[in-house]
Amino acid sequence: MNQCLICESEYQSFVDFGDMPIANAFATKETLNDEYTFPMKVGFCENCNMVQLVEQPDRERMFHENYAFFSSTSNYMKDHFKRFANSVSKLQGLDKNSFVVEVGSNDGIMLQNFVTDNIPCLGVEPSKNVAEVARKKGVEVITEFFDQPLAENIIATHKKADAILSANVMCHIPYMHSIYDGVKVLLKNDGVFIFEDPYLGEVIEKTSFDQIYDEHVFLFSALSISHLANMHDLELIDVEYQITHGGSMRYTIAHKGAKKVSENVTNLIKREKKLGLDRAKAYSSFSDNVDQIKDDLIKLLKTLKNEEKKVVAYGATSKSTTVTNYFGITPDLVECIYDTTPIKQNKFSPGMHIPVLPYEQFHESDPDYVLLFAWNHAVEIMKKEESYMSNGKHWITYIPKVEID
Ligand code: JHZ
Ligand code: SAH
Repeated sequence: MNQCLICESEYQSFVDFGDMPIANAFATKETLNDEYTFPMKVGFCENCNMVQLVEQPDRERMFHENYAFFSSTSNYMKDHFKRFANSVSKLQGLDKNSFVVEVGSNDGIMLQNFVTDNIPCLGVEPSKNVAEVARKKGVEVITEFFDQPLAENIIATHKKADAILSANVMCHIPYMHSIYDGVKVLLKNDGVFIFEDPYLGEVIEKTSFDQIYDEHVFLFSALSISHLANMHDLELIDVEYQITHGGSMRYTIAHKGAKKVSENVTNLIKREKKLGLDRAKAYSSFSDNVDQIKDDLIKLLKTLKNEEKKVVAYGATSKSTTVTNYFGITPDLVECIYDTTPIKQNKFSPGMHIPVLPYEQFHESDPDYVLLFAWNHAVEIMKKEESYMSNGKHWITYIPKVEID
């Protein structure tokens, strides 16, 4: 039996991926035979409705000075965070006397917008290499992990916040109670805590199992977030669906009773109950659905290999570590992965050791099929590659099911 990270109830796991490497630990020739792995299983707590990893590696193994994910590699995401920042400024009426804190500010993709608008802000980002990029954009960054003691420090060195923001970070943090205690003290009486993460409802509906990897310890829903907020005398006051990262939810939290609760919250909770996300049964076919995608994709890749087709992949995503390792996709089936991120290039994908090559070489590679690991950026990428792909080359995608374009 496993113990829930939120409410300490016992819960059962519903999917087991076996041993997995760290999703962003791209290997070099020297480290190929020395990779850390952990048993990756996911469970659902019927008491507080939280979906969670049964085990997660220590945070220092995942977030450090060689962290491989840089937020600003997608132009769509740059626009998304500009819109996000503008919407917060409008909602809270932010100006030069305000104060915004972002948890997990990475390369400054969100906070650079507040810097431009002369709204005082502070990033909290433990991965030193990505934090340095944000600093070069004029963003002030503390290179530590956010938690309750750090929130107290920020009040001492700065002040309380009008808005605490976070994107694709909350679902990475197992010590949620320290985070919410920190938010509770750091947030002004009329402040808002707004964060977004991949949405559980989408993961279940689309079988986007590749959102599950070491970093993602939680998959949130309105049900689980409202439960968690309540435990800390906070309240979920709004929710807004986002198309980013394959389907995300933006949650707005305020001090309990401080702001009106939008009917979006009650409506979403109703919908989640209708989908059964508060009951174990909703998760019972997930594992079989993943295996169906596995069978279909492996069958396709083996057929293409027999036909001597050239198959490469696009985007060395964190998600692809789950896909390649759980499915057993070796360089034998997918020759290489092209990616724009310098720190990933000329290394090997975690576990399966598919070579990661500089994006520039993609246009010289002349493949027959391109497996799109960065499927969440499909619109942006397919548009960018439209002319290159036009003469008989095909995309392969696998969420929600295996398809050739
Ligand atoms: P992308 C990461 O997930 C990790 P990943 C993390 N855990 C998380 O939650 C989300 O981000 C926010 C490349 N690329 O965004 C860049 C191109 O080569 O799907 C990236 O390596 N060409 C924090 O890693 C990868 O693909 C392009 O045109 O699953 C995309 O990674 C574009 C757009 C991207 O996140
Ligand atoms: N917000 C960005 C970055 C997401 S990457 C985006 O949406 O693109 C996740 C980031 O969270 C990493 O840069 C990692 O270093 C950071 N992180 C992990 N745990 C953290 C914590 N406790 N406090 C602050 N940042 C954390």
